[in-house]
Amino acid sequence: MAPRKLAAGNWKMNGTLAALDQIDQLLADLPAAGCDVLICSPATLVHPMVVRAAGKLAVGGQDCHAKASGAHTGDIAAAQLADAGASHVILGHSERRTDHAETDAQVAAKSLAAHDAGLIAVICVGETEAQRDAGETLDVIAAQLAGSIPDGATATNTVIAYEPVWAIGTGRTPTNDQIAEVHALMRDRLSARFADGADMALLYGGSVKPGNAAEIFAIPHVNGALVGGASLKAADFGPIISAL
Ligand code: G2H
Repeated sequence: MAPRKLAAGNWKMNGTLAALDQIDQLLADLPAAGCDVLICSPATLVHPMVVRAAGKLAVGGQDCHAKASGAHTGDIAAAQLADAGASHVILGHSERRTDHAETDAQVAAKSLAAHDAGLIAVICVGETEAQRDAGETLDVIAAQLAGSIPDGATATNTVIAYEPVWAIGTGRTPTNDQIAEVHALMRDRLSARFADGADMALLYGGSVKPGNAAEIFAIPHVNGALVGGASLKAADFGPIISAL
């Protein structure tokens, strides 16, 4: 089995019910999809988006708690996302690692909770600009992969997203060679650790837009994208999906 291609949107903390009009537009414009399409919405929009998408695209959350339930005010359990109709959840995004001091171990525990609830974990890794400038990128990515992915991950329940922190929302993207180098490392490490690691989908994320998507998708071991700002408008996300 080859890795499945996935165009994933990350709406971050954007959107109210009115934004679901973008789903209507996206579905109207969507070509016969040559890839899976996913939008990870704010928790408030997961169920309404599932209803609006009517099975034509997948919907995910953006975080979940490591515990199945309990006294954790403001958090959301993986099973609650699944109950709302989500199929995926983003975990370990750099904005969570920075804003909430999430560690690799916590990301692994959350990923395990996601798997237990039947969700596909979209686990994010990425180096800071200082780490890249110090020549530490490959070591950082290898350590994040080792620490953030739980045993039991498979190509069916796990997707990995490489998102260089310095490329997120900045309009800056790595060179094709820089993306290729990291994706090759990820493929090697995943293949060495997991029986079906060669089939795990690897996404690139960080300032993906209609104008650079096709070039990024042509890079070896890039099986799709995790798209932030450009996923908010169907007019931008549609062409990215078509490029994959
Ligand atoms: C990286 C990405 C989506 P953007 O965070 O996860 O966001 O495409 O806005 O850089």
